[in-house]
Amino acid sequence: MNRTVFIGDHEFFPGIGRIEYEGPESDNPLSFKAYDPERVIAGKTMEQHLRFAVCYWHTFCADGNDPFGPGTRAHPWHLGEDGMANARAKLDAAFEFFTKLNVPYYCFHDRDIAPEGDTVAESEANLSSLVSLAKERQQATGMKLLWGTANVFSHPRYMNGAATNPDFAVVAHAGAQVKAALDATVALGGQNYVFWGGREGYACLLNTDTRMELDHLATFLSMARDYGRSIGFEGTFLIEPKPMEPMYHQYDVDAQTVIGFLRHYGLDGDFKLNIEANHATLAGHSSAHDLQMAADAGLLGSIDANRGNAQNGWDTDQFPMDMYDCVQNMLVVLAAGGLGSGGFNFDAKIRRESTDLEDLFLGHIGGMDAYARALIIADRIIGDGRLESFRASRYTSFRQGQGRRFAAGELSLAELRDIAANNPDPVRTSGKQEWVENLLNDFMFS
Ligand code: XLS
Ligand code: NI
Ligand code: NI
Repeated sequence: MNRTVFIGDHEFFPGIGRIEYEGPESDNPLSFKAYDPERVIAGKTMEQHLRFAVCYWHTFCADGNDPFGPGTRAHPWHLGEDGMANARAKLDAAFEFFTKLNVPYYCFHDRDIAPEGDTVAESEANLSSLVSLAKERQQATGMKLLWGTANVFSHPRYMNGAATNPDFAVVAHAGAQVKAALDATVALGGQNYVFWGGREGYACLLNTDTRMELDHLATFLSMARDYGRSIGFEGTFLIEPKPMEPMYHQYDVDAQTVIGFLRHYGLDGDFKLNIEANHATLAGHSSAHDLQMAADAGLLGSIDANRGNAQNGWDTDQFPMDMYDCVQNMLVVLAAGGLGSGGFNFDAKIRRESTDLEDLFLGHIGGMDAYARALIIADRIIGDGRLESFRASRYTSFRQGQGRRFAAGELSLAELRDIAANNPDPVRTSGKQEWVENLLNDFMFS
């Protein structure tokens, strides 16, 4: 792959070269200890398994501001008041970062890469100008777009929702934005297109017609699907569940809710799920749970790799560093046969108190090493086979006799009653949770 180390005429991350695999013995913080892109695990390279992506919004747009105070990091790509000049500098900084980090993919919202204009037409022109530049940068570096999306939640016009807004004029604006974002995604060869329903939900049930809003959401998604296919988008449409924040209640609560919605409206042939770890935990699940639900439905599309803070209920979007979670997530992904056209997108931000530009690299290096280690460990657990064979053994009674007939739907409730009445009380069989958890730790630390 032809990759130059920095783009344009200015170096935004001076003193940082290409991040290389140096192995576990290295004491260089700007190196990979575990992520070795060429290393083959279970027939594929680490790069092919993990398909890492950097997200534009947290990495190049967010500056550390929070509801209590302004940003703490100055962006050298913020040149002044000219929004388009800033956007071009940011693009150069982004491609320098991607190339130095040696990730194959990136993701963006329309408004991350180009500023909104005063009119729909001006916004479209801004976006398409930056898309042309991004296309040149992709060709020069070999970078690829994992997914594109539209930010239809930040602008005040979307305060009551985008596709689910009670005002049709706002729905039309959301349509204009999604159309342009689909055009951009196709122009850049994006492999997926994401819908995160930021304000698709409600704040108060008393003033909301939820049934109408959900119908509108499905209509809108169908239109987007039809338009995408008509302009040659062959990738996967992805819905990213989240239960709350910014809305009190968001319609795409969790994986099972979205699966039910997609099936109800006949959208499950084109749409899959993008599971974000911190969103699953906000919904009261583990991230492995939501991944498993998506995988069981054949709808596991992609991952927003991050983690929350167990001590609070916010979407803190921290880099994924908790190996216990990463390993359990990888077990689900490997058992599902991988992510297909999806990947591991770091929807993660460095902390407000992390003010060095270098910290952007350190966060990603840590996340990439965490999932590389998780891949190695999960592959060893699967290769060992004890976990899977124990799990399968718990269901032996459904592979024979009456249990088999039950599983095939051949028994009636009355027959179940007779089987229970005519047989001795069931023997208690241990679920052996302590043993399976011990096994996981044995593999993690041996
Ligand atoms: C916010 C979401 C968002 C999506 C893309 O909570 O995670 O960043 O990934 O719109
Ligand atoms: Ni998040
Ligand atoms: Ni996300």
